[in-house]
Order: sequence, then structure tokens, then C-alpha cells
Amino acid sequence: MKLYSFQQSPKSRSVQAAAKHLGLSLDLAEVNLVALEQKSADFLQINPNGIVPVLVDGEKVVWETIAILVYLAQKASNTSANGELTNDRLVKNIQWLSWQIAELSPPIDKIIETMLVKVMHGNPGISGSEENSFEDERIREARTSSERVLGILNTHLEKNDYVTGSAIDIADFAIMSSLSNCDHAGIDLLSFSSIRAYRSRIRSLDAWASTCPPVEVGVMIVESDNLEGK
Ligand SMILES: N[C@@H](CCC(=O)N[C@@H](CS)C(=O)NCC(=O)O)C(=O)O
Repeated sequence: MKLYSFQQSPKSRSVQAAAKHLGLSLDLAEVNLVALEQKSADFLQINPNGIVPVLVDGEKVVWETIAILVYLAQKASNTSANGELTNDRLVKNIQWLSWQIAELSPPIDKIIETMLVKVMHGNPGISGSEENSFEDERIREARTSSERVLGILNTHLEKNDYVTGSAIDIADFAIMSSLSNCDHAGIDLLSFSSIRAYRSRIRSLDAWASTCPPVEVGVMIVESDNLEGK
């Protein structure tokens, strides 16, 4: 199977980590998003949305992270390393995958986007100055929303090691991509102790650790997880 992906893309990493966990091997085809390769005519033939990740398995082309994760889980169902993807397990995963994309990600992404707009306006701090009051208000609202949804996850994880129960599954890898973005959005997870324990558990797994993208910091190349909050 071939995965069109980009090294710094959190969604590409979710798919890579899930595949590794499920024991499926992927050939990676790097699509350079900075060079806008995702908008090239050739790539648009593969995914008309012009975004990664995209999975190609023989004649089958699957885009959208949720669909790719479900495809991989179905492919790995009942193999020696994996249990059966029962209807109940599938529904639980789709519930948390939908929640991640519809509830968890949007406020976190909105903070990052609004912070970028502020940087473009030359005023990155939350200053309350008049020209930034619109962006500051947007950030405050999105922060309140993200804290509400993170609270839901935290409460769930007080009684469950992983979102679908006692074993890690595809939805956890998608949720991890949003949690990585919390650091970029400046969201403090200090008061969410069950989420922090969950994140540490997943970070210690080879499937997650081995798919960590490197980032340049000054003259050094470090693993991006090392830049994230503990
Ligand atoms: N809904 C898509 C979103 C995928 C997505 O946002 N991909 C980003 C990288 S993480 C991308 O390719 N961005 C390039 C662009 O927007 O041009 C999914 O869940 O797979």
C-alpha cells in the first residue's frame, strides 16, 4: 500500500502510526505541501481535494483520514496481531473519530489560524490592543470551547486507558494529532491530568515514537514530540 503524505502533517502521522500499530506496511510517497505539490494536476487526479493523506491499495484510492483509518483497521482485522473489528468496535471508533474531527479539532485549529493572522498583522501577543481585539476575542472563545471538549475527553479517560476501552485503537492515533496541536495553540493541559497520562502512554509506544517528524530548531534537528508539553 502506498501512502501519499507529508512528514510534518499530523494527519499523515496518525495514519502512519495506526498502520504500524496494526502491523501493516506502507510505502510513503512524500507530497511537499510547502512546494504546493498537493495542488499539481497529477496529484489532483489522485485526490481532487488537493490534500494529504491519501492511501492507494491496488485499484483502491482512499482519501480522508477517518476513511483511511477504518480501511486499515478492516484490512488488519483478524490477522495474528489483531483482534476482530467487530461492529461494536467499529462504531466506537467512528464515534471518537467523528468527535475528533467535528468537536475537538475545530477550536484548536481556530486558535492556531487566528494566532497566525495576528503574526501577519505584526502583533502576536494577546494584547487587548484595539486593532487586535477581534482576533483576541476569537482566540478567547476558541480557548473556552477547546477546554470544554478537552474536559469531556479527560473525564472519559479517567475510567478508560484509551478512548474505545482498555486497548489502543485507530481513534487514539487521530486524537493524538489534535493533542499535538494543543501545544502549538498554547493550550495548557496541566488541569487535564488523565489526558496527559494518556498522551504519555501513547508517546511511549513504538508506533507513535517511530513516526515522530523531525523539526529544525536553530541549527539542530530534534524530534517534534520533544518540543511539546509534558
Ligand atoms: N479532512 C482531511 C483534512 C486533511 C488535511 O487537512 N491535510 C492537510 C495536512 S494535515 C493538507 O494536506 N493541507 C494542504 C492544503 O490544505 O493545501 C482529512 O481528515 O484527511
